[in-house]
Amino acid sequence: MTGTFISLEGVDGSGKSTQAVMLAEALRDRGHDVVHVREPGGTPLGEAVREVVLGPDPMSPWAEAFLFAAARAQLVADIIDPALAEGRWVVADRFIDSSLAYQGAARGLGIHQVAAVNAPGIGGRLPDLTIVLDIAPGAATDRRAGRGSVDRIEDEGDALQESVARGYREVAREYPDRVHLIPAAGTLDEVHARVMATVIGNL
Ligand code: Z5A
Repeated sequence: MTGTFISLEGVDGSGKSTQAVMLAEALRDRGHDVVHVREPGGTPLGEAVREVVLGPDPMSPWAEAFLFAAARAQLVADIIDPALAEGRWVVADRFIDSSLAYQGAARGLGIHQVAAVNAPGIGGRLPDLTIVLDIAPGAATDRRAGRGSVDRIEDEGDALQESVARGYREVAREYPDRVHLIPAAGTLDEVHARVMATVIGNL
């Protein structure tokens, strides 16, 4: 028995963490056994990597890409693969497409090069469905306003977020069967309805 793997993606402030929680709850209401994870994190190693990679110390784009890939490899080995093997559903708040959009596209390392670096660690594991919450970076900035802490990557400002938003569109064009862009504008319930329609229509 193999479970189902869904990832939620988007720029910081797109609302994907909120929608990941709502999706996991909706799937549980339908009787599914759901594991909810976030990246980077979800394992002791992943949380330690999170501290380093989002901390204040500057790092090269490739160092950043390898750190995210290391955290992801551990999450797949410890949590995602075992859950799917038990027939559970996995809802991930970010997965490989974050690396493709942020490091591959926005940092200029190349989507295919970053995918290749990640490939051994995830052992071919990809989401069955990836939903990207597409939002104008200005609107995402408004949603983030008033939130306390800012991490090193978020601190780089709107220019990076705009490159990331373009990167996600490029990723969606590159993997059209798996990656679906949906508008993130509207109320929480309106966006949730789009997420559910995408899940029901594609799985
Ligand atoms: N990163 C990377 O570069 N490469 C990788 O491979 C990976 C990650 C895995 C992780 O930061 C950082 O690491 C991130 C990408 C990079 N950096 N940046 N920039 P994180 O995990 O700390 O945070 P995040 O994932 O970027 O975002 P977040 O804080 O979880 O925000 P969000 O998921 O985009 O949005 P939210 O928390 O659901 O909502 C934000 C606010 O908007 C909140 O107050 C909500 O109540 C509100 N909201 C949400 N939806 C709506 C609607 N529909 N209307 C109005 N208000 C809303």
